[in-house]
Formats: sequence, structure tokens, C-alpha cells
Amino acid sequence: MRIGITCYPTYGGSGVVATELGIELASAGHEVHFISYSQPFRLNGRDTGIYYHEVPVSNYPLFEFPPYDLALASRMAEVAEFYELDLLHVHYAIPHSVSALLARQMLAARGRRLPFVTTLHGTDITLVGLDRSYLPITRYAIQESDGVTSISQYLKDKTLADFGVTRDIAVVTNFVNCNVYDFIRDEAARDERRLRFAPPGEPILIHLSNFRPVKRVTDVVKVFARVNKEVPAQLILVGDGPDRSAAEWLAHDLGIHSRIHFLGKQERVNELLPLADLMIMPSEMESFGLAALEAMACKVPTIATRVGGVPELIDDGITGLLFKVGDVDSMARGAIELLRDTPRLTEMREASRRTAQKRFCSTLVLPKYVEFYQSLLAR
Ligand code: GMT
Repeated sequence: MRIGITCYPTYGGSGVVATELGIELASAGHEVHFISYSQPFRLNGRDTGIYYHEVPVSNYPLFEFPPYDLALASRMAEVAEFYELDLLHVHYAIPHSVSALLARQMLAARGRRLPFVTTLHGTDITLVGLDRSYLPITRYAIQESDGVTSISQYLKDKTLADFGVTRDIAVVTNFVNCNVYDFIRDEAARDERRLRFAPPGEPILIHLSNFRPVKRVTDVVKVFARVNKEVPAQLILVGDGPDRSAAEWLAHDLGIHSRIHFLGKQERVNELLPLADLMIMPSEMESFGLAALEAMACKVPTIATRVGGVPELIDDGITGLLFKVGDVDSMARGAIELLRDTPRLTEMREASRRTAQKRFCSTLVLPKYVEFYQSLLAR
């Protein structure tokens, strides 16, 4: 198939999923065309069968708000025509599904069919989509999509309930390439690489996000401070965003900044995750929690919050521990108990990798997307 993919190309889960999906589709022999305002950040021309089309947005002085969604619709229609796309797959409903709807109509007027799939990721439904100014048009574009998928059952239920959408929504979960996200088999090599962050024997905690308020990054620092009092440890923070400075201030105020490694945005998180003992994900909301899945594939269990779709990913007590939002004391206690109980932690590490492989590996999830596309095209 020839597939057009649109996503937010910056640091964020939906862009990561869209990019990884494109890479997997291309390696399975499909032709993939990314259409976006800049090149998705995990896409580095590393694969054949992948093309990138930039969406130029002209900034005429009259436009106080340059209309990206219209420029995107035009580019989608052009790329679909020039490269004979079979379908478009847009990630994150706003405004991508609306642009795809327009592109479909533009091509229909020229006698060409261009079905589109919308994948719902999270804040497009739970936050932005519920804003009154976006809700009606988002609901319309979801309703009018040729196919809709959601990355968790939670998000599907939420969309049906909150948006009054009446159509079918297929659940196709987030996935991970278990060969790229893997643990380090050679323990001595792992110990050696951990020395970059921690002296021998000291545990490493890790957090990975876009540092938006919904991620509660300062809770990560609070949990770490409590853990570090009982079990001297190190914390790796991967990512950047609005709450980074608040986290840095807190680290200084608590006198633990020398133990916290702020790495900023990193491209090869698959090389960092396997070095950690535990992932901390204390989010206010998470419709799936891709970062926790990436950690699980690297044999790293997660201390997380029981919100949204997280319980669909993490089995409490088996592949991680789940707590109430903001309950940093309990999260820290859970982490300390695990770090002091090597057999239990080892069991959880094994279970995490096993779960990632058995339920969320790209080899299992990719065929679901392909079947979904084929069923649309056969209609
Ligand atoms: O708001 C964000 O956290 C970013 C957002 C995105 O769309 O980039 O992430 C959402 O999509 C991810 C990939 O499907 C999910 O794993 C995240 O759980 C989800 N984030 C939230 O629901 C907050």
C-alpha cells in the first residue's frame, strides 16, 4: 500500500507512535509518505520506502493566525494525487482529521478516492477536544473518518461517552519494537554503561516525557528525593518542556541536583532505558503511557499512577506498581521496597519484558493496522 501519515512531528507520544508505525510499515514493504510541518524527530532518513513532504505555511501579513490546517489539507491532496496514495492515516484528531476530511473532499471532486483513518491518542480527546471551540468540529471529523482507532479501551470509552460519537472505534494499542527496545544481555557491559550515571551498586531511576504539566515532573523529583534518603540513588530525566525549570529548581531546593541527570531531548532513548532499575511515571492522565511500555520492553518496571489506560498496560504488582495521583509518599515507599527486594524486582523485570513481547510487540500490532487499512480499502 501507499500510505500518507500525518502527525505532530515534535516530542510527544502520538508523533513517536506515528513515526514508528511508518518505519515498521516501510520495513514490511509498504510505501510511506509523512506529511507534516517538519520532519518527525525520530525519523532520520534511516529507512527506505519512507518519504517526507513538508507543509509550507505562508505568513501573509493579514493572517494573524496562519491557517496550517488548510495548508495541510492542500498538501495532503497534492501528495495523494502525485504519489497515488491509497489512504491517509492521521494521528491526533485536532486538526489532522479535519484537514484529511477536506483533502478527501477535494480529491472526490476530481474523481479520486482517498479514505482516511484517524487515530485518537489522548489529549486530543481528554483535554483539547473538550474545549467548546474545538469539540463540534473534532466530533464531526471523527464521525466522518473512514476508520477510527484508539490506543486504549479507556480512550475509546471516553470518546464515545464525552463526544457522543456513535460510530465504531477499533482499539489498536501502542506498540514497541522489541528488538530496538531491549535489555542488555551482558551484565558486565550493562554495569560498565551504568557508570556514566551511577557509582557501582547504586540504583538508577528514570523518567521520560515532554515535561508538560500533565506529566507531574516535580512529583518525579519528590519521589526520588524520598527514595534517595533511604537508598542512595541516581535519577535520569529524559525530555524537555514547560516544567523542566520547575523540576530543576526543586532539585536544587531539595539539595539533590547532583544526583539528577537532566539529559534534555534524546533521540536514542532505547540506549538509556535499559540502564535503569525503575521508571517513574506519576502522570495526572495517561491514555496509554508509551514511555512505560518502552521501559518494560527494556526490562524496567514502572512506578505509575492508576489513571486512564495505564492499568491496561501495567499489571499492578506484576509489571509495576500503581498509586493515586500525587501520592508521592506511597510511590516512594513502593520504589524503596522494590529496590531492597532483589528477587521481587528481578521477577518484575522479567514480567515486564515478557508482557511487552507477548502483548505489545510491533510484530503483533502492525498486522492489526494493516488489516484495518485493508478492510477500509475493500469497502
Ligand atoms: O499529551 C501528551 O502526553 C502527548 C500525547 C501525544 O499525543 O503526543 O500522548 C498521548 O499519546 C501517547 C501515544 O499514543 C500515549 O501513550 C499517551 O498516554 C498520551 N498522553 C496522554 O494521554 C496524556
